[in-house]
Amino acid sequence: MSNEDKSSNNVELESEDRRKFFGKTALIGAGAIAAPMTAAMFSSMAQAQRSEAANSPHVGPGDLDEYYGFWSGGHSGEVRILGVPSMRELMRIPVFNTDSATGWGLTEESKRIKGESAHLHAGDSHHPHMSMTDGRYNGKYVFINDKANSRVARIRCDIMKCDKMITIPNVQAIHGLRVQKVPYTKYVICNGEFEIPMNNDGKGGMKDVSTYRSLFNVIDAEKMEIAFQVMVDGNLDNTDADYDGKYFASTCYNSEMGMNLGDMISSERDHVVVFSLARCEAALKAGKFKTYNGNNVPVLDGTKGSELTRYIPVPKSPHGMNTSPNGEYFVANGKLSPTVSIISIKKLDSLFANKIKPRDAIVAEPELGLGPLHTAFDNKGNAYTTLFLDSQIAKWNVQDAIDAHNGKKVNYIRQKLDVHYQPGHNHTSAGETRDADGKWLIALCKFSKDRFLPVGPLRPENDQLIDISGDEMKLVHDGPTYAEPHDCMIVHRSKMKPLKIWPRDDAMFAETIAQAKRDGVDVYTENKVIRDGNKVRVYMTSIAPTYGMESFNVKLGNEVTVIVTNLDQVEDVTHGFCMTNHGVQMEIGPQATASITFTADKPGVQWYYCNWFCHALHMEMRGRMFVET
Ligand code: CUK
Ligand code: CUA
Repeated sequence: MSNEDKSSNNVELESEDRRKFFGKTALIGAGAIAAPMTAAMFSSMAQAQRSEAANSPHVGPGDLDEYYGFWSGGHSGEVRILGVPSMRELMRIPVFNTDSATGWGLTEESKRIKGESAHLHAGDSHHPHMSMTDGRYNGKYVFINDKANSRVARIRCDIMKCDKMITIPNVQAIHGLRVQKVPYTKYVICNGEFEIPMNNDGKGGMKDVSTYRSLFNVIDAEKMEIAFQVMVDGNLDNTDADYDGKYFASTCYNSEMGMNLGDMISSERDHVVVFSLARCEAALKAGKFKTYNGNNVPVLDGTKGSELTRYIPVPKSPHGMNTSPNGEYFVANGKLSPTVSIISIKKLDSLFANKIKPRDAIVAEPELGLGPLHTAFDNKGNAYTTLFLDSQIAKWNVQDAIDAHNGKKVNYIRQKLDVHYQPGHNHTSAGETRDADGKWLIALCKFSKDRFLPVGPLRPENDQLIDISGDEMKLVHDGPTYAEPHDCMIVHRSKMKPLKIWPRDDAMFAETIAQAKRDGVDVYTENKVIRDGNKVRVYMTSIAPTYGMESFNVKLGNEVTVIVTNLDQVEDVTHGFCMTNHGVQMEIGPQATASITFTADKPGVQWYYCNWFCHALHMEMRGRMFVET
């Protein structure tokens, strides 16, 4: 192993080579400080170092991670990109929140994308999941739910920005979200969690719980429009799809339709709802749907007895729903039951044909520990289930659990690992795809307690990295995170092809360019002020370290839109535009156009400046707006 391998700095340099390199440097360092060592000591140490380095979390300065991790930002409303295994935060993608660095939620472009919810500045993101082709991540989109405002957003992975956002009608609180895995992500599926009257128009019967329903939502992933909704009995929590393109399954924790805690958890069993995609599409085509609340979104009837769904009773207030990467099982996590319920996907055809009873689809219900919430999988037939109350990850073997259920004397529990503390989701590298590789597990712990320096009454959560490549799980890293990232997903870097500079005709600012054309302005060559009644549109270019316009004039009270086009073609040279004292800030990436609107409500000289450090003369990159009274 020579230094050449390192200096080549090739993204696709096999991680194996990088690991060997680190193994060797670590060894040399250890050898240098440990003075007299026998050859035997040295060799056994070398062996230990090598096996340790087989799945090392260490990524040295300048070296690249093997995986992209997409993290939800929880009730910060954003999505984050972490490198795995280094757990370094690489980027934040503002989605449902407002972000002063990029101007997300402030710029015209982001407001257009947010559409009817542009006035909302808060969100609660839980479940980021990537689009797939044939059960494998395809690097195209990441979808994310907003529980707080019943929205679903899409992130384009070439630019790592949100490019679509929709509010789901007829429901409150979009919670579980996944994608169709096979043959490709035609649909994004998500659950409406809170039951509401149908119609929810405040007219009579608001307190009559029998009119309350939850809906399963099927979204066209490319158009980002609702394809159809399915009305169910009970509420819905988490969801997942199979590897055949036939079935979706969702957990229900409140089959009682209780309106308070005691009533919600009174039953020993709730259920999993299985949806037949083919039957739903056929019903839609045949026009067998209703509409509600004055909109025209088709709502199919999937309540008990419907041909579109089957209800499988499971214990008790189940939460997570996870499909095994071999495509065989849906696993429902018991939450208030120490068990998970393993549903055989192969048996679902018989269930829908009424050849077996719902409970016959369950092939095992292994007892794992207290508070099972979510399950992840490796590529060796093992599952990893978070035990919220026990603060542990239970590693168990799926086939052994099924054999034990059938009476064989076998211990399906492989190991229980303490985590710190109270884990919600966990996620394995590529573990929700056919590419599950059994290398890494992330446990997203809800509490960090004593694991970090205290930072006041509010503490970070703790996302722990666990090496699962060997027989035993090994905890290798503590990662403090902010505002409860419920869930994450881990994709191999070979699947990702992010752009380095913006395409000039990118859809993100196509409407801005169209307006410029209507104004007779070429944003790539011209700096121009367009006066349109009380509205003023200021078009300016930027090349480090200057704006194309040193100053412009407006009248007090004008509604001013500043449109900046960044002509720099250099990777990473992003400019900003900030109008001091006006709450106006935005990012303009290389070759991008961005715009922001404000009222010129302060007379006199108002300086604008570039707030993204771009050049040695970045401080000088500024100009004046003259506001005349
Ligand atoms: S939910 Cu948070 S721990 Cu929103 Cu996926 Cu389970
Ligand atoms: Cu342009 Cu700083």
